[in-house]
Amino acid sequence: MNKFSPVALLSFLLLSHFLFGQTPQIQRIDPTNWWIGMKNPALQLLVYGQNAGTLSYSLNYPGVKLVKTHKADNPNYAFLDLTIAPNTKPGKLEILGKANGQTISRQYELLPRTKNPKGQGLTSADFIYLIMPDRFANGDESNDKFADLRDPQADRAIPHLRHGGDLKGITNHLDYLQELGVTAIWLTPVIDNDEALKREAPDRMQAGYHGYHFTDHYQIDKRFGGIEGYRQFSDALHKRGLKVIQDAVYNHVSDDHWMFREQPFKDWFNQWSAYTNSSHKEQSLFDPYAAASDRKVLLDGWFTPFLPDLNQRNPFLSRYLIQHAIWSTEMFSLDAWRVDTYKYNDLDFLNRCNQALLTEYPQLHIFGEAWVNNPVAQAFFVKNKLDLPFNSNQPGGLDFVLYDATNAALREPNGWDTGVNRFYQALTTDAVYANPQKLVTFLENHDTDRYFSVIGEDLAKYKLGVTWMLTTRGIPSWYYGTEVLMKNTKNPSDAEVRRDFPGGFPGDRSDKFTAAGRNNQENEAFDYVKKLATYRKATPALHAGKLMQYLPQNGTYVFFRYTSDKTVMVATNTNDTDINLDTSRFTERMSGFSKARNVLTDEVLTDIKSIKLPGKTALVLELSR
Ligand SMILES: [Ca+2]
Ligand SMILES: [Ca+2]
Repeated sequence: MNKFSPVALLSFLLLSHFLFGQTPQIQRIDPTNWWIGMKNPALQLLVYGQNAGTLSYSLNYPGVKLVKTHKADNPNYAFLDLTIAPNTKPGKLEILGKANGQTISRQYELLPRTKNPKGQGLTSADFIYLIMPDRFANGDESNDKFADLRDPQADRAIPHLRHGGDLKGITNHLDYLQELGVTAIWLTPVIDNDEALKREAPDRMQAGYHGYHFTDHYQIDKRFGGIEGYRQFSDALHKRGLKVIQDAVYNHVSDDHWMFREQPFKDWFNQWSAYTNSSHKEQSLFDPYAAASDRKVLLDGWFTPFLPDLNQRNPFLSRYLIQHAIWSTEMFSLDAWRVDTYKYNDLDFLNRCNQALLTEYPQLHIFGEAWVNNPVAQAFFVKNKLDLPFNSNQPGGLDFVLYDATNAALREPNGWDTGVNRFYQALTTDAVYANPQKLVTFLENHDTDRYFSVIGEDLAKYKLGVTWMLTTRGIPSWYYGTEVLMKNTKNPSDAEVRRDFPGGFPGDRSDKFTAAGRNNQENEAFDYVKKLATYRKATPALHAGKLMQYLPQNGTYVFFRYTSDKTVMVATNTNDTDINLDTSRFTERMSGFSKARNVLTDEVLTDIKSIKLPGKTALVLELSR
């Protein structure tokens, strides 16, 4: 299906001829602007318009050279290779296109680079907060819906439609996020999703409220605040010392994307003679016994029938996606990228894209979503120490291995290799990663069941898992609402785990952004996270120190984070019953220490030879002499 059809193209051309005549046009140029002083002097412009590919191009601007013009399969596209010398002055250059004695001109702006903080990257000192903007807070009711969009609706009563949340709504609650200890905000995509409702299930039509269905890379959805709103959002975060993380989707676009409706090349998308879904099975990429056909189905199969799979082996598409990533980083002063559906992309493309970003922004962090179930698979998609046929250059990745282990540790009864042993064992395989501290850990996200529901709405277990995540290695990320015990499973759909944050929307009956609006249990959860995240941020031993863990015994699990001047002990008891923990087994890390301060209660323990560990409890103890 959706094959680029010569008959369709011919009909389009005949219709166009009838409507517009043959006068070529330049309707748009992507990237929509560029900057002088980038490390890479090369820039490739996509020029689109009626017969834009038939024009003969030239430009005259000191420092800028038009090196080559490429034609596409579709006559409405041209690709111009430019070089921009380092000493070029900012300004508007004129791109001229000539045909049949006529000249069309179009201005193209080269801006000076901004001095805003950007490309700051993430470290294990950070605490990421993931927000789905449509579902967090509505700061501007005038942008909830627009009659000129393909989906003109917004209705909070219907889980699968847009609800009206926006960037202004998030900006209004930055005090709340900073009180919690957040240092970086990751939004699900804010790029234009101007698409019709899609059939996500036989009985359900769904809006692109989550943002993953791009329809124009160079527009920010006006329901979230548009380009200017996103720039203001980024500025507001940076003024407070918060970092900005954008969500990239390189693998696919919506079938309402303007370039799917009019494809530049026959191979812009991966085409199949009959619809072929991706297998979602990444094993074929690293399996030494894999069949090439299995790799092809994973990589080139479509994510869904309405998400056409981009062919990143087309060099023009590859450039288009990479330049868009750089444009976004510069335009919106981004500090890090989360990359959606990482495992479905052409591997060489991913490395080229990561490298291009890191060349311009060496500190930038990139962490992809490769939903896998074992350490070798996870290591394959990041910098690793394995001898594999392909070496990824991705600095970090989302830690699905530890996510699975955490859930299992809290759900399973304790056994030889079950219960808390799962968490311990996951960390024992860290030798495969070049730097496990760069992995991004999480208890839940927008694609999983809510953490509080997974653990049976047990507040004691909640604190155990939170403690592990905020005290072990890696960069912790947090899904909006976990701190106020938002719950639900994905039954009957994803929308159940993407409910509106209570208090974010006009007319909400409760306001969980305030202590007064939260019930006792919610305040207990919020205060616990806040206390631990705040301590963690201020304590290098806890986020950057070495990690030493001991074999779990009888449902207890003890580990240490330490530097030369500070040692923090994390002692956890996953049993229902209290125990007295004999600490003689931990002399290697405890010798010389005689006291401890419980950092969550500020209680001082004067005898640490034996520590009372109540059932289902985690103690975070700062040791002293
Ligand atoms: Ca709104
Ligand atoms: Ca793909």
